[in-house]
Amino acid sequence: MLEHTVSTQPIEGQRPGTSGLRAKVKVFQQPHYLENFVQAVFDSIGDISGQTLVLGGDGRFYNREVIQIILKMAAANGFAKVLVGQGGILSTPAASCVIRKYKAFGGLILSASHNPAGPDEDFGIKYNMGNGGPAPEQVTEAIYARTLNISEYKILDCADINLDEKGEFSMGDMQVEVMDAVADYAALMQELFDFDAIRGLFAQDFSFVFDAMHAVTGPYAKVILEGMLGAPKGTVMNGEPKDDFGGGHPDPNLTYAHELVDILYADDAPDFGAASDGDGDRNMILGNHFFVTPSDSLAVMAANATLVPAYSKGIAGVARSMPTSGAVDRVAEALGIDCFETPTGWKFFGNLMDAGKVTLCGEESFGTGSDHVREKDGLWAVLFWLNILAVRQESVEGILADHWATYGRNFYSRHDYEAVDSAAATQVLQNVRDQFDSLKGQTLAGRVVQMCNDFAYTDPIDGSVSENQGVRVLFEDGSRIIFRLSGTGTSGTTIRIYLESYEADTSKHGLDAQTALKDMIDAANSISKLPELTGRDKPTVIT
Ligand code: VG1
Ligand code: CO
Repeated sequence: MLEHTVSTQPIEGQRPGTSGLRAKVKVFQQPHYLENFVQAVFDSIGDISGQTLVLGGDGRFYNREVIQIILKMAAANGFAKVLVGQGGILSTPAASCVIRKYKAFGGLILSASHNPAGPDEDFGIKYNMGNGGPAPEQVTEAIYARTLNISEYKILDCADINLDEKGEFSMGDMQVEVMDAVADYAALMQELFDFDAIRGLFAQDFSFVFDAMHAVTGPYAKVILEGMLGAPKGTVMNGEPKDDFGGGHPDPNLTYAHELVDILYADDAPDFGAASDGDGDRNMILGNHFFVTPSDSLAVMAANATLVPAYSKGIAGVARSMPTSGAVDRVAEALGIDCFETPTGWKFFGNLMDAGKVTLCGEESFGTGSDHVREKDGLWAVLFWLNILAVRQESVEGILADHWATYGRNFYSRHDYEAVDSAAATQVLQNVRDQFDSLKGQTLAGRVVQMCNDFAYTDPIDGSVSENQGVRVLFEDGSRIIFRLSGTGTSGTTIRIYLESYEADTSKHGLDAQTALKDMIDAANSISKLPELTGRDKPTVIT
């Protein structure tokens, strides 16, 4: 068994985005591309000798090959042990759970989340810290800096490990444990939720469909929902993970999860529907002919948290990403707890959770989670809702109507324009920025503009500052229009426009969000000149 030191040269473009480094598989397959990045991680995270690393991915195309390369590099770089999910699989929340449970030094998660998979599609990799959470910006920037001056990487020349067989194996001086990918995560879920109550719900006249979208949550959902909780076989649809996600786009929203949406909007629709994304950290919640926005889902969870055993004593605080609607802020105010507003990306929640300041966190992009791990967690959110439904014995729609009657409704929508020319996208944001002063005090969409700015965040725990996190037009009545460029795409640029308007009047709560937000949408187009600059007359995806 030979340890090699291979000479290499820096490769441009390896700066991690909102959630790790993402690129086309073909890019990752270029000589040294993956190895450079992995070595840059190992060089940037401290003394790794004798430590344990967690390794797994969402099972997309190239996952298995990458696992073998990283194992050999981990061995050559002095790790004592790697915990790897059977078949090379670990959902993002399961990886976070395993890192925490076994007190690993950190973990490498192979995923491009909901981005399509296959030889011509996307791959991704991200590093998570010992707390189980995504590396903060200081660390991802250090990794990036290292990729710019790297000159060699270390790798062992040895046989591959059989990833399909559970057990302990050696690779040089390093131990590799191929572990059950589901068991530790399932045990954690059982600790948090009232499984008896949920089992009781399934024994009633209650129907439920979960769409795993051919991605990583299939095995988790089958074990937990159909196995431990006794949901009927077939509750989990598209439950076999495929390396191309069945050719689909495993993003649980109204556009890409249309198969599930059609079921929930059919005449004989079930009571409850849910879906998760490629790596298992996102969730979509549906009722019979009813869609729960992720922002509302977070607010409902916060308001009902004490119905769930793990949170029965109350929650310490909540946090939401800046573009997420203010629905949860109203719940926090009523509960007398803090509500933090962070930039987009789960990495900004970690410090707040570690400091015990927040229990529940969420993003408008179908991400919700709690301090049980340090990632957003799709199945956790589904179990949270099942627990609420089991206790309250009301429909999803009924729970939302009641919530809005109590707190008012934050009408909310996100409009995405995908694969836009990058110069045009930058100009769209710049057009708004250029009007920051002139817009103030003006009436737009029937509302007075209170202020405009580029969102900046100072982490309350470590004082680190993150600037340029979204262009904001804030109105006196609390309405908001926000423009941001995506940090997860791999082709062209994606513009996201976030629209929010608050309505206290219960008689208007039944309105469709696009109708309620029509004036705001028109205002967003006119101040940014988006239609003229991009040539688009409608968004690619509306959520
Ligand atoms: C998107 C979402 C963001 C989320 C990120 C990673 O980022 O907006 O809220 O945290 O994806 O989610 P961006 O930069 O494209 O807007 V996942 O499920 O891809 O790990
Ligand atoms: Co994801």
